[in-house]
Amino acid sequence: MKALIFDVDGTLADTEDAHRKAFNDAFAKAGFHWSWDRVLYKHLLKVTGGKQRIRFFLEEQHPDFLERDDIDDLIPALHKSKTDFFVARLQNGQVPLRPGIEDLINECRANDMTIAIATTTTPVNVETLLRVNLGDDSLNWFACIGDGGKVPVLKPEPDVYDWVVDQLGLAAKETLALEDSRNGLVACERAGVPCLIVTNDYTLGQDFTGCLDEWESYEGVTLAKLQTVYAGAA
Ligand code: XBP
Ligand code: MG
Repeated sequence: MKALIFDVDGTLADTEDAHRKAFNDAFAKAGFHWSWDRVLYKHLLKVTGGKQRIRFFLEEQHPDFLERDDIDDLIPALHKSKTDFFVARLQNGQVPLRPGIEDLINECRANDMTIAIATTTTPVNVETLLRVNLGDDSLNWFACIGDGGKVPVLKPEPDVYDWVVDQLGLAAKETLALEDSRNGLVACERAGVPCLIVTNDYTLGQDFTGCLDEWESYEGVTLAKLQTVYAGAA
């Protein structure tokens, strides 16, 4: 194991409820009476990417709306507004890292383990989450940050993992990914990246067949423990 690759949403931090509220804020600001509750959002998480998720919601619940002439401008505009609301929540300190993650990152750095990021979210979301919780310099701790702005297609397609592995100059099987979702696991499988799952409320119960191991939290997780899991899979 030569590098550890972190997913962001659900893995570094439990961000999804803040994303959900930001979507609702954007809908309300634009005058749309749509409100995504936790049950609906769990279903909508089937589709990665905020713009794609809005379109998926409209296809399922308001198909007539997609006939509007301005739909291809409206969805990106709603998503831009959602990103602004989400970043404001991050800046207000409303989204801490998951317990144990900061210790794990610090231990990786102390042991010269290469760390990287592979996410489908918007670049400013990752940057703000890291800056607010770990300080401005933390962006430099990661050998590369693969995000939704770097690749045309999102998870469960492998592109973001292919991009990160290529940037690292390693073989996919020399890395280990930490993910929280089925979409993340499938992206890893397609890229040949071994994957360990740490679930959260939104992803608990998804099908994680094929992952190296499945845990509920990072409590007590050390680099040595990750290396043991990785070695067991080799
Ligand atoms: C996360 C996502 C993202 C966020 C929203 O998936 O699907 O779309 O929910 O972010 P993963 P944006 O953890 O598998 O990377 O609205 O910026 O797309
Ligand atoms: Mg995730």
